Amino acid sequence: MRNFYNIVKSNFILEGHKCDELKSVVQVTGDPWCSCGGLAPDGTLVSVGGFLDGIRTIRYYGGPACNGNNKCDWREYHGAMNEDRWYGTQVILPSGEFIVVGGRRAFSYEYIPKQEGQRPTKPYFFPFLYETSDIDENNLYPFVHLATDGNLFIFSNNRSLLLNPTTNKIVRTFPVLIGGSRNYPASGMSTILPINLATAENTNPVKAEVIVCGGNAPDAFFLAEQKKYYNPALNDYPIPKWEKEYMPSGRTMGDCLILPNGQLLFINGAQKGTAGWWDADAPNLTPVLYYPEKPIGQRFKELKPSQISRMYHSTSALLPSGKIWVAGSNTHDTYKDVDRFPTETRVEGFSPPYLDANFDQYRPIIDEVYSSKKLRYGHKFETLFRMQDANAQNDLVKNDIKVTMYFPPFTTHGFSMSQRLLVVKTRGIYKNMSGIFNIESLAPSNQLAPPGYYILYVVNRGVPSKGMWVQIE
Ligand SMILES: [Cu+2]
Repeated sequence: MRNFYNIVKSNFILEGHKCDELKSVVQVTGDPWCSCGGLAPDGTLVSVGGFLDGIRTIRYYGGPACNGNNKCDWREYHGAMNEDRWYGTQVILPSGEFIVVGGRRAFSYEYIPKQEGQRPTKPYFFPFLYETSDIDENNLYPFVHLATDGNLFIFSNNRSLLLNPTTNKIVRTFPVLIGGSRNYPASGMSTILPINLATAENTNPVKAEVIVCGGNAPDAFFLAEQKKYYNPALNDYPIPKWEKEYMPSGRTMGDCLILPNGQLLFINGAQKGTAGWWDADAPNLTPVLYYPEKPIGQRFKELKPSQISRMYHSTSALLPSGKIWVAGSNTHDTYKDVDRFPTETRVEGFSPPYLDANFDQYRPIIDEVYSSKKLRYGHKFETLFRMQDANAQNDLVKNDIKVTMYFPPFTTHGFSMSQRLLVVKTRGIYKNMSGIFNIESLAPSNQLAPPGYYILYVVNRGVPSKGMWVQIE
């Protein structure tokens, strides 16, 4: 398969409004500070926990319950969780329920039933979280990924295991990842790599790889908090069997987003210090692109830096357009407009290299009207598209085209909860008389793709179309 690996142009553009100019007609009453969340299968945003009066809250926003009413408010159920969930991780399961793992001094996990307002029946004691909590904790916001066999990969501080969410048994444990601490407040990054169902050699279960990178020394938060010494962030990069590779720069509190074409983007964060108030220095302004399919040593590419520091409490999101929405950063306990690192209210749009106009001629355009938008497990679905440039479509071959599906994550504190990208299995591509292509794909199982809304992209040799929302159930 050919790819545009030599493309380099990328750009930050300041968007036209500031966060604090956005007026909201809705409000949250229980404190959602450092909570977690996810998008439920019906499109409702479900967010759990936070601080003080919100620490055991389950809150719901939007979805069918609003029935098209755009003034529909948050629906909060205080005290619904059995244990405090401050810095917990929430991830969607094949059943469409969420699991919520950990939180400060909460060494347990709970399942959130699908029915709004129903509370989890009980907490499941999880000693692993107790065992991986050190002097600085370094195990909050644990990295949780739904593996391809339906088990949960859970990474906390420097250890990881596979948990069966049906039997609640630990299936296996993995070697310690030496070199430092990876979870909050050391705040490294992690994602499950794109799940490739398109290639023939896939077996059951489908191969899964997880990356964990960045973070800091186990005592880095203590040094930052007590001595205001900002220890350099980690820049090694391990994958299962914990192969190591070096990132071009150290990064703590960064985001690791999967892009529509299967590349990864490391963005935001700091090169020194940890999460916490006034606990970091040396913002990492340079986004880094990562090519998982290239050989070790050739996988990283540094992109054009931003001018704006994005450290503690910054965030980012992949948009259907393929652009990256970048916002936030507040390194203090209150808003401070005058400071070395002021409270950041500006929003940026970052264009990864694949949005370069030079590639528009190769860019597929999805025909949303005639493409399948409701997907059913194990059934085929059709995506219609054309090429922007009629000449480009003449030499189009099937192997150049990938159909990818992105589950929109809940990104906070450097972790994108429930993030996954599937490269789906395609069965054929046909061109009709008017030059429209029809690509037939197979909807994956719910273990591979939990139910809900995905952004679907058609990707031509690394150049993605604009995304289209689809729903799988
Ligand atoms: Cu926080």
